[in-house]
Amino acid sequence: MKNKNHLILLSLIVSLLGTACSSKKEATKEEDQPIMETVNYLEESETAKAARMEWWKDARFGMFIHWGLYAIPAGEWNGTKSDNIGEWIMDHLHIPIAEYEKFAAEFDPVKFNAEQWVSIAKNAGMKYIVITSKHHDGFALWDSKVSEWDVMDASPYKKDILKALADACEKEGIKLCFYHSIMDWHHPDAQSVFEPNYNTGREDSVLSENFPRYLENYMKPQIKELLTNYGDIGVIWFDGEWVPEYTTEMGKDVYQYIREIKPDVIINNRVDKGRQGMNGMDKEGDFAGDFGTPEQEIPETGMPGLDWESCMTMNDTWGYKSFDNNWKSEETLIRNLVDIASKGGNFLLNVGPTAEGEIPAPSVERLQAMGEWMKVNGESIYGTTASPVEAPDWGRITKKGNTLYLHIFNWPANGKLDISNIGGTATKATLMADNSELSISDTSIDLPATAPDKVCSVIKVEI
Ligand code: FHN
Repeated sequence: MKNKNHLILLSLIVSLLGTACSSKKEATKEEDQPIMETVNYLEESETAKAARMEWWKDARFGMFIHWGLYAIPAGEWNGTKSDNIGEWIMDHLHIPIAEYEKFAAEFDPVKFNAEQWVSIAKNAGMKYIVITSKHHDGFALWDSKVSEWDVMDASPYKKDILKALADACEKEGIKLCFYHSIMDWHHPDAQSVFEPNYNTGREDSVLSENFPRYLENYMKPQIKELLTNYGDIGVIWFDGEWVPEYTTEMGKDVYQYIREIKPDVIINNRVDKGRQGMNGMDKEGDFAGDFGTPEQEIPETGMPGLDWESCMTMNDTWGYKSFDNNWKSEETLIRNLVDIASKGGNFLLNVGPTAEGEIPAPSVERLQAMGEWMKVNGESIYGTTASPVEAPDWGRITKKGNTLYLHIFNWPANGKLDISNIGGTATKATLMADNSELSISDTSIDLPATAPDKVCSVIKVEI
């Protein structure tokens, strides 16, 4: 009797469990349904944005790489030397598309060595690389499945350049980022017919009705390839956003599209519609991507309230030009980096490799010098914030918590550094060049007779 009762009880439990399990199954089925939750990435909290921007703000220094078919003419076509930037040669010398296409057949950069490029950047103290996945000529440096106008299909090189860089960057702990041009002088749907400034020299202009098709069927799929096939991507850096067909609405849509694929990616302000010649400085209103992009300039007072990055060339061109020898000095480049950091910005410094795949020697030399300076003084740049006060006569200031970094451009002849207005009272001062402690009087620091670094010596000060 006892056993029978046990059996009844057991079967009751089993059947109850069965019911529970099957209803659990039903519930699981429902849970399995994709949750159609749409995050609006255009409305992000300040905290969430700050977390996303953190690595980028700490990095402070990156390498811009302008590389493409324009490195082949290197500023000269059919006996004419272009007096403009190298990567614009197709436009400036009015090279017809069919003629320009011939460069692809010549593109065979046998000296390209991704690891070498990445180590040049890393040794310079740079933390990220932004390479032209596609510049205005439309030529893609990767194996794009939606295009034949790429390194794989149109050139004899037939290797995915971005893949090689992605592998090298991953190995070295450098963030890989992609520049991408919205303006496209090659894709038939993207060109304003007779647009005066692009590829025809004609005065009249007819908009391309098919631009939305280019955006949906070409630009977005290409961006998706860039976001999904090359590992961890730091930034999508748009440009060419001033084409007449492009709108702020399209920009918002592209922004949302990218972050739905990779929520953490950072996107520059040129994803929004802009005006040609304004170099990313004309963005107003509530939508301007994640950071400002002053070009070839350092804003006088930085861009208060905004994250920003100054991009600059080392000579006068972005893409390689064989006869541009107007190189900035190491002093200028190091001081530019310091100046930018003291105003709270990042420095994106450009190199334009040759058609064979080499970063020009004058660029490498300058980057080495910057790297040597950064090895001693990098702490005064990485992870710092803007100076709490206006730039002093003797140089610049950066800040990290209760530490100030005094960057001395002009070493005082009287051996005393005026610290009466550095935004705090100094309690300890150390020369970064040799870690020696310097004595502090009320309003000055006693300095050695000569500067350890003529370009910029740094004193670390606790306040
Ligand atoms: O037209 C381009 C130019 O070629 C270059 O890529 C620079 C880099 O910021 N951006 C554009 C001009 O604003």
